[in-house]
Amino acid sequence: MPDVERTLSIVKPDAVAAGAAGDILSRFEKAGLTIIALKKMQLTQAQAQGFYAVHKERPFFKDLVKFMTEGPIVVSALEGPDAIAKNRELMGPTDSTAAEAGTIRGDHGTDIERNAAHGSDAPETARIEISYFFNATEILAPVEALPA
Ligand code: FUP
Repeated sequence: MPDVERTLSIVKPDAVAAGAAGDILSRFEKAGLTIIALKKMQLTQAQAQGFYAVHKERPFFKDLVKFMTEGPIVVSALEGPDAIAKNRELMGPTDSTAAEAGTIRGDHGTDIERNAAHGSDAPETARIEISYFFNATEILAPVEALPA
């Protein structure tokens, strides 16, 4: 039995501006992932810097922060069997030019920076990333998961 996991998804500003947020969320649901939290927001510079803090020494950091703040994003927490790997499989590789048609980045991304979507890469980062955007009362877990 695969582990039931949670992961953080971001529909990035390029894909939201192109009207692709609905298509991308629908791919998650069709793949068996449940949207347990959802919001549309525009990141401030400080919020984008904080989210990508692990990359702060990288040469692309400044441009990445500029891109992530240029317009609204749609952020969700997804739950389901193997949610982390499933989301990354649906997205395709980081570099959109290497992503196959039929993947989110292949269909909606442009290059390595403007790549339409983010997905957590491991259970610990998923936990940190979900709590970066959602507090406990904003996460609707299935009723059967609640204590009696
Ligand atoms: P991913 O796990 O696919 O989101 O990719 P990374 O954590 O390696 O990179 C995070 C983000 O940095 C990517 F989504 C896009 C951006 N990036 C660049 O803009 N240029 C690069 O050379 C590498 C990453």
